Amino acid sequence: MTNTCETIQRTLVLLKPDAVNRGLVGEILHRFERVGMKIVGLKMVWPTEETALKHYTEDLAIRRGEHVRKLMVEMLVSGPIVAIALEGIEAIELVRKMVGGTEPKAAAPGTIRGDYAHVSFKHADARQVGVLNLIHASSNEDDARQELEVWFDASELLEFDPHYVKQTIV
Ligand code: IDP
Ligand code: MG
Repeated sequence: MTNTCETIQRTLVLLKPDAVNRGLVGEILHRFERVGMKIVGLKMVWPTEETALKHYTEDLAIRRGEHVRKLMVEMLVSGPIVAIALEGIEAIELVRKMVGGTEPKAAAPGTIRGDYAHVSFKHADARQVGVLNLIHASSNEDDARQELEVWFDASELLEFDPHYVKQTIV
């Protein structure tokens, strides 16, 4: 990242297969654009198991159990996803705030998970399925750096001044 201002951060968002299936790509992207965050990378991919395992690292198994990691990898390879690199002021924390808590049932209204999903851990556990919560967002600077590398080549992350286009047209 060439941006030297430490309050400007980049973070990774994945719109998981359930978000794509439900046709929520545009609405979710719109929320990030509306607060003024800059899209610096965007692609649709059908993840391989290898990539899914790089994304859901052993850390997830340590925190949530190997079972949850397995379910999340299965979920990620089940269909196309949209990977988004966002840039903005303290973007990592801001995006997590907009995404809401892990369990949609408990996620606050106004957050993406709270507004577009309502599944509970209890319901998912009873059915032995993962909690489908539409979206992933990096938790901290180390994860953001590592996860952006999983989904994007350096050349796919753009550096640009958002005002540049307007200035050259007029
Ligand atoms: P996060 O997505 O809010 O950061 P993590 O703890 O990193 O939450 O978990 C990664 C993903 O694994 C979650 O988004 C959710 O889909 C799933 N998950 C986490 N904990 C559980 C669980 O206890 N049961 C089922 N799925 C879970
Ligand atoms: Mg996480």
